[in-house]
Amino acid sequence: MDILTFLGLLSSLIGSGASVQSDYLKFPQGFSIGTASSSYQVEGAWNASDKGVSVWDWFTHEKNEFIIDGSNGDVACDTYHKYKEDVQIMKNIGLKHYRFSLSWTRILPNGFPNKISQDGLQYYKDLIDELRSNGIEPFVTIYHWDHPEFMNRFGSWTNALMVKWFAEYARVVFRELGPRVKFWTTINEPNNYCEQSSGGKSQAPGMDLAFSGSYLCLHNLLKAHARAYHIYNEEFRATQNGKIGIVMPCRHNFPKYENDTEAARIAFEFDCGWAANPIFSKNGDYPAVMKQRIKENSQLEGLPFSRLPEFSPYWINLIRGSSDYFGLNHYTSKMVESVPRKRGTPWYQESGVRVFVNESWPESPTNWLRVVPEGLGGVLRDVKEAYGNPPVYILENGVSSYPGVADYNRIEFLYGYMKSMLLAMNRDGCNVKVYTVWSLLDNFEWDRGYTERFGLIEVDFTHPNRTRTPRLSTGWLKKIIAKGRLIAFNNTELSVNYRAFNMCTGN
Ligand code: PNW
Repeated sequence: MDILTFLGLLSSLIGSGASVQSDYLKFPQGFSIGTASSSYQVEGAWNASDKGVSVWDWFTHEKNEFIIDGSNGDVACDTYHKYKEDVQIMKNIGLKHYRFSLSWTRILPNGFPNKISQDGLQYYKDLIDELRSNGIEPFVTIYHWDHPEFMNRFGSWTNALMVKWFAEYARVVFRELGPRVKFWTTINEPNNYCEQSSGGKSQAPGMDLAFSGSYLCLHNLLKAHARAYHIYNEEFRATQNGKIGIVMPCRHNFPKYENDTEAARIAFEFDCGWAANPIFSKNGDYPAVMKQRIKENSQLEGLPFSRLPEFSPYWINLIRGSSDYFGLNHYTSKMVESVPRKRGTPWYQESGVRVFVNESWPESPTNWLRVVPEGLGGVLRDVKEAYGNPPVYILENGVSSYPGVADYNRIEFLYGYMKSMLLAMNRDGCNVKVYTVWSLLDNFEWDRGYTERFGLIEVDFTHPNRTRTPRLSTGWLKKIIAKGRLIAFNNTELSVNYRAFNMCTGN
């Protein structure tokens, strides 16, 4: 081949490569990009009207040594009063949906339906109507970790009574808000939540129960989810015609040794599969490897039962298939390696797999969040393979930024993760319908208080108005939503957009 033919061939290869590549970066028709928040993290108005005390009100007031800056959500972003301003900000960016959660005790001050707060309900009706009339679809999460405080004294989610209590709360919200809502999520991140609240102490109520605390908590959360799903199916779906599901925090696992795919598979089962397998797998129930390894460890401890509770066939059937979509929250990935087990010794960390970070992955201002864009594509392919390619709604993805509004690290993060998602969709056939940035606003980041800033919009927590200032990323996001395709960012162009954006919002 002469040099000219070679160069011709090369340029046509690059040319066709580039056009295929750029097609990969298109968002399909109907794809929705939105943002998310949760009630305790943004609402404030902790004792407005007849609102009851939630576990987070109690935890931040009575145990604030667990909160890094000793702060609380009493006022937070004050979205209880400022939701109209926030809706205008979302509309200006062009966001298509807003995921928020309901505060259980704002709607049911006693936790039970024997007292329903009309003011509480009205707040959510007004918020939903404001979103809808501005063309933004509400995605409503029923429970994002802030249950009534007194339920703690009954053991919180380790008590099976919570299943019924949650189901009754869900029935009220379907009845009262369902005519206005098309997308429901029952529970946010059962596995993370149980590990931190029952198994650990970084989330309220901080029970720190080793032994079996997280397993019991998740067992009851899955039952509660399934009960709510079936209530919706049987009593409301025919007239309200919405979709209902659950959201899982799943990471991707990269094997340290390329051929150790078994380590990656087992790590996936112990992380994502623990809550997802009972709902999304063909046979339901916990992953077989979890059941087997926890049982063996329990036997070695001399226990006559497994620390992982068992589902009866009744519950296996009720839980299996109880979600219309796979809700995914994804932030980061891990490296994994199998730890050899000697006969007669327990499986290392129950799973037999060591999980760690790759020190070459870039850090972010949040210590658990290393930036690994290819992990999002990885976990989407994991979910496709494990559960037969269900429709996936990404309901949280994002990163914290450094103080100020020049959030280049957020733009770079979102660009990389969205690109990885689009390749998984457009090249590998993953069925993703929805992408949601965590978060719209800087907010109360649980045990990290106000020290970490996940907002597209900066909030001044020292000012009584909780002044909102859009960050640079909003200009970039606005542009990609308008174009319907992912575009790389360019600093100069961005600052121009950013000024134009602020002129529109009057900031
Ligand atoms: C999310 N991980 O949880 C929560 O749903 C949000 O309420 C919270 O504000 C957000 O994280 C940011 O902190 C996760 O380790 C926490 O992969 C950690 C992980 C995933 C989700």
